[in-house]
Amino acid sequence: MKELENLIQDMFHKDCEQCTNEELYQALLTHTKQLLANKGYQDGKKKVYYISAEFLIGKLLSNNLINLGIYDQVAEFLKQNGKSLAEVEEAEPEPSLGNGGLGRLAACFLDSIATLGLPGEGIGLNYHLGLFKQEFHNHLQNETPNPWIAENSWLKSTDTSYMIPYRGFALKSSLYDMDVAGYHNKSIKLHLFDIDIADEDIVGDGISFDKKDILHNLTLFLYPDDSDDAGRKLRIYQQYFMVSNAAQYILDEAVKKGCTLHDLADYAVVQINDTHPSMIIPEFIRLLTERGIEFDEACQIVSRMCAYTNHTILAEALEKWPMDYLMDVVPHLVPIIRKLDERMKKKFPQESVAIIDKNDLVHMAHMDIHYGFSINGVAALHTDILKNSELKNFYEIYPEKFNNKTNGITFRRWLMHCNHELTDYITSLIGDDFKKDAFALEKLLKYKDDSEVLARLLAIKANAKKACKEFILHNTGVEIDENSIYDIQSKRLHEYKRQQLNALYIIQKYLEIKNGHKPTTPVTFIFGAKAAPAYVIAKDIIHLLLCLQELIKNDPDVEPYMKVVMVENYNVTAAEKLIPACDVSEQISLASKEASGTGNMKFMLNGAVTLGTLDGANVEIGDLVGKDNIYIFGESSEKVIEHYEKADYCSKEIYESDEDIRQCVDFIVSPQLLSIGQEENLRRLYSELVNKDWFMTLLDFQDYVKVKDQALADYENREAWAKKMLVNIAKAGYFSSDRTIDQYNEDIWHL
Ligand code: 26Q
Repeated sequence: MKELENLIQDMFHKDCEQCTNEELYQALLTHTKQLLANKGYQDGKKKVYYISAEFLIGKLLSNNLINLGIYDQVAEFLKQNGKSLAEVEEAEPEPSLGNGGLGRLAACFLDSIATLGLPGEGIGLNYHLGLFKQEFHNHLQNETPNPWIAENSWLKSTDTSYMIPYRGFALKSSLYDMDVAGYHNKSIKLHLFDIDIADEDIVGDGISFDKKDILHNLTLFLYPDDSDDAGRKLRIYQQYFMVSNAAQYILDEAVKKGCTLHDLADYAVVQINDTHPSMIIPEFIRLLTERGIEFDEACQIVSRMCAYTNHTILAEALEKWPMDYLMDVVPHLVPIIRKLDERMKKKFPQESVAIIDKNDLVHMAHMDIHYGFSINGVAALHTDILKNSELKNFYEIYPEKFNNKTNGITFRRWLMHCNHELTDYITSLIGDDFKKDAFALEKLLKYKDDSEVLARLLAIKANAKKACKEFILHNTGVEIDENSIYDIQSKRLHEYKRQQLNALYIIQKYLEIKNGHKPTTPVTFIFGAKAAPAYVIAKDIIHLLLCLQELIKNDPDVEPYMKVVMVENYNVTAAEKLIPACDVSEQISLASKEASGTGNMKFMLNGAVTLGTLDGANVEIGDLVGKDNIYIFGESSEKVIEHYEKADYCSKEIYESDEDIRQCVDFIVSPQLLSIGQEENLRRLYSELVNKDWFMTLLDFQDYVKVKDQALADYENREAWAKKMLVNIAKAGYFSSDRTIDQYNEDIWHL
C-alpha cells in the first residue's frame, strides 16, 4: 500500500486520513488503472469480438480490486486511516451504457472471458448521457440525462480513429478503451467508439434534442426515442457507426498479425449480440471487396466468422429496417444487402425466410441466420421455442447452426462483491474453490440439515435486509420494516414481465387486510424498473405501483402489514443492494416470453427463493433445485403458444366471470386510487387489462395468488425456509457465466 500512500501524497499533498472520499476515489482510480494496464492483456492469434449496443458494466472500483486480488488489503488500509471503502465507492458514478439483461450479460461475459484467459474484446459505443436517469414526480416517471463521464474516469483515450461514411458526409471516430480485469488473470479491453464533436448542450427539456443533428447527437443517448422517422434513422446512424468502426478495427488488427484477408476467419470470430450490430455483415463484405476480395469469397469469409445470439421472441423487438431508411443513411450497404437477399431467394424462395420482405423491410435477424455460422438462444426453453416455432423455417434449413447457451452471471460481482458476509461464510464452510469453479458450491449441500448453518444463513440475510433498508430509506425516503418478508421484482418494465400481475396481487392483499384478514408476517413489495420513455402502458404500470405505494403508506389499517416501495432509477448499483436482501424473487413473465432472465440467477445465488412461471431459465432453476425449493405457477409455454395460434384468449371473459379478479381490476379505477393518481393513466391501464391483456395477466392470476400465498405461509417455518435458501445457493453454480463462456468457446469460438 506504500505506492497508494505515495500517490495520495503526490495528488493531494496530504495523508489518507485527511482526504475526502472523493479524493480517495480519484487516487484509487488512478492507482487501479495503472495496475490493470501493468498486468498485460490476453492475446492470441484468434480473438473473439463481442459486439453489443449495450455494456451494463456497473461501478468498477470494487470489482477491479477483487479481480486484482487486493480488495481486502485496500479495505484494511482505508480502515486503518479511518475511512471505508464502501463510502469511497459512493463517489464513483455508475457508467450508464446499458438498459437491461442483454447489456448486463455482455458485461458478465467480458469478466468471464478475461477470467478464463481467453483472447477477446468488447466493442460498443461511448454514450455520453447513457440510457436516462429516472425520476418520479407526481407518481409518474420522468426522464433526465445521465451524464457519467467525469474528467478522470475508467476510460482511456487512444490514437485509434476511423472515417465512417454516410450518405453525403463522413464522421471521424475516436476510440476509448476500458480495461476489464480477469479474476487473478490478465486484462482484456472494452472498446467504446465515440465522436469528438458530440455536444451535450443540444439537449433541451428532459431528454429531448434535435434528432436530425447527427454531427452532434450521435453518441449522446442509448436507444433514442424511435417513435418517429428521425429517431429510427438516428438508430441506424448509431448502429452503423458501431459496426463500421468494429469491422475496420478487426480487419486492421488481423492484418497487423499477418492475416491475408483470405484467412480472416482464423483471426477473428464476431459474436453479434442481438440484431443491433447486424449491419456488420454487409459492412465486412463491403470492406473486403474494397480490398480486392471477390464478392463470393467475401460472403464465405464472413459466414465463417459471424455468430448471432437471439435474446427475444417478441416480434416488436426483432429489428426490421425499411430499405428507404438504409438508402438515406448508408446507401453503400444497400446494393450489398440486395445481393445477399437475391442469393438466398434463389435457394429458398419462401417469404418467411427472406432478408428483404415484400414491403421492402430488411429483416436483420434473417441476414444473421443466413450469413452467420451459429445462432444461439439464451436458455434451453428459449432455444427450443426458436427451433420449433419462431424460427422453425430456418431450423429446417440450417439445423446444424442452432445451439443453446444458457445465460450466466459473474459470481465475482453478484456474490463476492455484493455480498461479502455470505461469501466469507461460504468460504469458511467449503473453502474458496467456488470463486473459480462455481460448481464447488454444491459442497454446501452437506449442511442442508445443519441447524447452526441454517441459522447463520438467516442471520446473514437479516443483516443484508438491514443494509437494504438503509439504501431504500436513502433512495426513496420510505422506511421499510426489516422484519417483513422482502418480495422483490426488479427488472426492465415490460408488459410481458407482468409487474401488473404483482400489482393485482397487492390490490387483492390490500382488500383482504381491509376485510380483517391480516398476514402473520408483514410483507414489503419492492420494485425497481425503468420504462422506455415512449412505452405508454409500461409508464402507466409504474404509475399504478407508485399510487399503490402512496395509498398503503397512508392507510393505518394496512400499513403495519404491507408496504409497497418502488426504488428510483434502478441500476446495477441498486441491484447490488436489493439482491442480497431478497426473500422471494419474482420471475413472473408470461411463459414463453422471457428468453432467459439473469436476475433470477442473481437472486437464487444470494439465497432468495424463486416464485415464477415455467419460463426462460426458471425452467432450468426448477430442474436443479427440485420442486420443494421453488414456487411455480401459471400456464405452460405450450398452452400459451397455442392460445396465440388460436387467438382464443379473451381477458374480458375472465374479467366478467371471476368476481375476485373483477374486484381487483376495478380497484385500479376506484375513487381511492383516482384521488391519488391521474385518471388518464389509470383508465388506460384498466381498459388495457379488460379489453386486451396481450400477456394474459388475468389467465394466471388465481394460480399466482394461490402459490404466492403458499410461499408466504411457508416462510413462517424459518428453518425449512433456510433449507430452501441453502439448496438454491448450492445449485447456483451452473449459472456462472464462466460455464456459459466455456460453452461459447467450445461450441462456437474455438479459441
Ligand atoms: C429494438 C428495436 C428498437 C428499439 C429497441 C430495441 C431493443 C432494445 C433492447 C430490443 C431489445 C433490447 C434488449 C433486450 C434484452 O435485454 N433482452 C434480455 O436479454 C437477456 C440476456 O440474454 C435475457 O436474459 C432476457 O430474458 C431478455 O429479455
